[in-house]
Amino acid sequence: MTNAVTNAIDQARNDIDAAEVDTRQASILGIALGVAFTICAVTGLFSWAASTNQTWWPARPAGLFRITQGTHLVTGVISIPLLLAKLRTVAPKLVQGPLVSSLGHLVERISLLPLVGGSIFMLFSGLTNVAYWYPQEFYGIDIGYFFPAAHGKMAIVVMGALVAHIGAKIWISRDALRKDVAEAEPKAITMNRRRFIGGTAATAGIVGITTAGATVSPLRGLGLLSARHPNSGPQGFPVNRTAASIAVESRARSDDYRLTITDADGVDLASFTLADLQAMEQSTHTLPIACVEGWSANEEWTGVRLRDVLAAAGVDTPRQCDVVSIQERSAPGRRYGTSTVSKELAEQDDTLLALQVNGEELHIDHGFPIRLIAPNRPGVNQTKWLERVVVK
Ligand SMILES: Nc1nc2c(c(=O)[nH]1)N[C@H]1C(S)=C(S)[C@@H](COP(=O)(O)O)O[C@H]1N2
Ligand SMILES: [Mo]
Repeated sequence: MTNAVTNAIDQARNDIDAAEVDTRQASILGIALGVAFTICAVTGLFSWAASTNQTWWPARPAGLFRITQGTHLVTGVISIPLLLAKLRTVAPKLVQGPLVSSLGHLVERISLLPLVGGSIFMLFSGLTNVAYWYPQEFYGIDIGYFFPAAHGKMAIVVMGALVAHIGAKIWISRDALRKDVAEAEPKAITMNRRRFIGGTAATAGIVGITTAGATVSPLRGLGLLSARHPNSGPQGFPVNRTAASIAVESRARSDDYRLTITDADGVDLASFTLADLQAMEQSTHTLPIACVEGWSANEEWTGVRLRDVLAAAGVDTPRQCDVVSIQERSAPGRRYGTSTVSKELAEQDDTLLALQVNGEELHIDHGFPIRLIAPNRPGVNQTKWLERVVVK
């Protein structure tokens, strides 16, 4: 038994030693991966800017984030088969000796650690975020894992390593991709490569389309890989955190419920009952909930403009504010209970304290009595169960 295993390992090692790396194949996959990673990095940067209210992230077009975040997910997911194919292609070289043959070789080998290890981390952490899996502990040790920070910082490392890697490989790839080189090689190699690249492209295409189903309406039937189907849930769209899970319902439905506007020092400027808000001028806008996980759904929201509520509280020109959920009292410390509305967003016609969705009173899981809805804003900042607006 042990002998059979040792033999198999020896055989595999010999096969690997004998194998030549197909540099042309490695280059083609490298280009595909480089393009996918770059698009993923740029859209990821947008995702960070939008969710942290960077002033350069615009309020319009209203549906932009929906597209950039969908693109982020799709390019990330298709990078998984591309990366596996690339690693499979260069594997013989990774295990071939000598471990280090020159200074340049040493630098190249060291740069592979952040590139390969970092890439695997990026794709894995992205996927587990979609699946809501956040390892807080690793074998009993608190690792303080916070997805956005870990994913964002590692992205910088990976993109740096990628630039270095491209710098090291660009001329080799250019030679390998030359037409006369390809024409001179044996037909069998060309055919093998076509099959491998074709299979990889098909796999990438399938995972890409099934992921896009979470956000592109005509592909919805194909959204097999999406964690949440965009048409499922109360009032026809998904819920990420229910009212029951953080015990907000009794406060949300209480007769004492008020929406309070305070200044930055916490001094009350005004307080409104739900009836007060219902009596104010209502407006209706179609805006998406676009979750960072890639699903998104356009809905028709009705409510009062944030800037009108500010004006009613004596704040005549819209200002940056924090909107605070009942959640902060019922389940303190849980994320997404507060979000910041930039001055630009506070000025918009369609930045609403929404009371209704699709003509119905908000379902408790969608934020009854009031939720914030604003254009070009990630779902995580469309805060539900509002009870306080703090004007900065
Ligand atoms: N108070 C509060 N608001 C919240 C959340 C939350 O956990 N608590 N989740 C956010 C996230 S991540 C998303 S994607 C949207 C989802 O809105 P929905 O449940 O109405 O579809 O609500 C956002 N608003
Ligand atoms: Mo979300």
